Amino acid sequence: MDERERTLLENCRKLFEQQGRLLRLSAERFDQVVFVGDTHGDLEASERVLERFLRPRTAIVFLGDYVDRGPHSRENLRLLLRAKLEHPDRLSLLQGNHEGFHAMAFYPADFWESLQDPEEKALYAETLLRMPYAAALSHGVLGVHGALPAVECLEDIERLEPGSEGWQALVWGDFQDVEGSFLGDWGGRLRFGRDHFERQMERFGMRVLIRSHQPDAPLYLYDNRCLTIFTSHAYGPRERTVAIVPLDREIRTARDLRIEDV
Ligand SMILES: [Mn+2]
Repeated sequence: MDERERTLLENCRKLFEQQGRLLRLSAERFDQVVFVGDTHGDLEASERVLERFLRPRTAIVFLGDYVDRGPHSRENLRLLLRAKLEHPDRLSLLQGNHEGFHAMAFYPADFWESLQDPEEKALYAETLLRMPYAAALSHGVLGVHGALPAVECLEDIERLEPGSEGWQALVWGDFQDVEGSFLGDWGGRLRFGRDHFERQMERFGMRVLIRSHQPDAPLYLYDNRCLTIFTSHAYGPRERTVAIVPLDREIRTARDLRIEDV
């Protein structure tokens, strides 16, 4: 295994451990926060996001799923990990289900299958499983990859272990546009309805959720409080979208955010 790659992964793992599973971003430090959906090996999409938004008073939150599906998984991941080390406070890399392959396997997983060296595979697995689960803004906006765990308060997210039910809700969870709370397990994808969404957002003191992961979800759900975005050509030519949260005003619904293409 390449020595530079080993150092990159080890340094990122330490940084993820230091920063914890639940990240908090405040309006004192940033003017705006840019949320980026699944990039899935779309290196060019990540490059465009960094070029355009890596600025002193802008925070960028990637919502997970950096690998598999698209043609440049490894390059995409390395670009983002290097940028994370360079800008540890401005850039956040949340964990998606594709980073959690070793907690819950799935197929096809072309990136993970391409790693032939067991030591390299183990180091990738360990590092990516240390990625944070959620980013909370002081303005009542929360970002996760999939859905919401049924925990009592936001701080409980910090203690969820990879592979646990709460973790599975966060990285594998889907939302359906129906009433109801837990709707069932569809081959590992836990499905939730409006009642679950509203109860957990109330418990967490959050108004708007930004997430990715579920290509069949409508852009806006639950009275515009749940936004689903993708930032990858792996999902089609019109899916390089980001959501920008301005921190100089009140955010009531996801309609108060700016949706832009990159
Ligand atoms: Mn996903």
